Formats: sequence, C-alpha cells, structure tokens
Amino acid sequence: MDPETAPIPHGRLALIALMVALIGAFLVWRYNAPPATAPGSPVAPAAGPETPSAMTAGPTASAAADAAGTAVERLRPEVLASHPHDPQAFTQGLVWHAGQLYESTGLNGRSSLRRVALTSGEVAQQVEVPEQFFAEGLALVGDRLYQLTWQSHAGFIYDLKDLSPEGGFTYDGEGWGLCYDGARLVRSDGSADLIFHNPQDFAETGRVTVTQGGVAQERINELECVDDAVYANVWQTDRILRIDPRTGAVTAEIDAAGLLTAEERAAADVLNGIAYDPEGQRFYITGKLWPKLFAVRFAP
Ligand SMILES: [Ca+2]
Repeated sequence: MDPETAPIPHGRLALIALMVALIGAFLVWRYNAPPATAPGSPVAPAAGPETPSAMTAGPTASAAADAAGTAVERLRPEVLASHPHDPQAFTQGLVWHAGQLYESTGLNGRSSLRRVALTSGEVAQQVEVPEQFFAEGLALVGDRLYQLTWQSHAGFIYDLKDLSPEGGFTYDGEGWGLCYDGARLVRSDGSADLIFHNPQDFAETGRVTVTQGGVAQERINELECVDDAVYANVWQTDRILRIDPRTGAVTAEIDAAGLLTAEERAAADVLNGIAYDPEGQRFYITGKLWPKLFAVRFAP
C-alpha cells in the first residue's frame, strides 16, 4: 500500500482537528483586533520629496488641531493673463508695487535687482549685485527694498524710486525668501521655519515652524505676505502653501503644476516667485528661468 494513502489512526485524527481549530481561533482573534494606528490618521500623510525628515514625525498638538477642523483648502491657479518673463532671470524674489514688478535674481555673477514692466516683461532698470553674492528674497518696506543673499549672511537695502543703495544688514543662517507683513519682515532659510525680523535693525524677533497635518514642511522658499497670511513656494515642487504665521499651520495648498508647456518646462528651472497686487486682487507667479509670468487667482 502506498504510504500516502494509509489510514490515519482515529486518535491522531482527533488531535489534528483540535490543533486546526485552535490555530483558526487564534487567527480570527489576531486579525479582528484593532491596529495600533488607524489608517487615515493625520500623522501618516503621503510623503513628498520635500519632507524627508517628516516621515518620523509623531502626532503633535497641531495635528490634533488640524484633525479638529483646520481644513486645508485645495486650490489651483486660475490664469487671468500671461506675460513675457526674462528666461535668463533666475528668479528668487518678486514684489508688485504701483503697477510694476521688482525682481531679485540669483546665481553668482548673475545676481541683480530689477524693475520690470509688468505686461511686456522688459527690464526698465537693473542693478548688478557683486559676483561674490547670490541674491535671494526681496521685500518692500515703505519706500525701501530689502534683498537677501543665500549664504553670505548679508542683505542689501535700496531706494524704491531709483534702486540706489541705502546700506545693508546681517543675519544668521541662510537667506531664501522674504516678505513684509506691515510690521515684520518674514524670512525663510530653506528649512520649515518662518523667521521674523524687526525691519529697523533686522534683529530676529521670533520664528514658527510651518506644518501641515502636524508634519513640518521643509524647503520653504520665496514668500509673499498677503493680509494675515504668508504664501510660500516649496523648493523643487509646484506647490504653493498659504500659511497662518501665528501658528505655522498650512491653511491652503495650491497645486500650480501645468502652467508651462512641456517644451517651455524643459528649458526652465523650478516655480519660484509670488507677488500680490492688492488693487487688482491678483497674484503674479513665475519661476527660475521661466519664459512667462502669470497673473492668477487661486480658486478651488
Ligand atoms: Ca514675493
């Protein structure tokens, strides 16, 4: 007789049946137990490339606040018009004032401050920044323009009307974006922080970490202060965040992908540059080496 078909003794059959029943009961108990972390928890968002350190972040008070009702609006730019933009301008700062744009461009040897005609994109006036500096964010305080530099811990001040130099200031850390909220200058440094400065002496007066769902949002770049909010480009992404600067919480996320054609995109660098026109109630957005600048509204 083939050993595989030999009859199993009755007692052994009962033992096997008991073991199968016990294993089955264990499996039913194990897989019906609630998991340690509920799926869809606000502390486990999809990670973007800009949030490498955020993957290990645990639940925080702001995550609870977000879950409690600080909904993040999802917005898209609604294009009102597009205008030419100098494709050689490595845009690092953008400001609208009285119908003209003021632009800070980066790269060593190519850094500048410009006054730019809005609709034609023509550079009406340009001041070169010494080549040892890599110019960054730009903000208007009264009738003076403040310009950051990337890693030189130094900034420049210019007269708004003729872009003549008016001195400078120093600061710790890197300079990325800059805006003025009417009382404070707000700086980004490539981290997830917004850093506040007194415009009189550029002394640091405080800082807040930008978070979305409790997760720190790294690589905050060009900034624009609008009413009680701060808008920020996130470096190397098409995301623009609207931030509550009192708490650092992101209140809206704008997906600005798709503004350039694939052909335009191939020759351009990343989205960077936000200015706000309160009279026309519109934003102007562009990017590093972008051939176009867009007048937009942010809409659902
Ligand atoms: Ca700006």
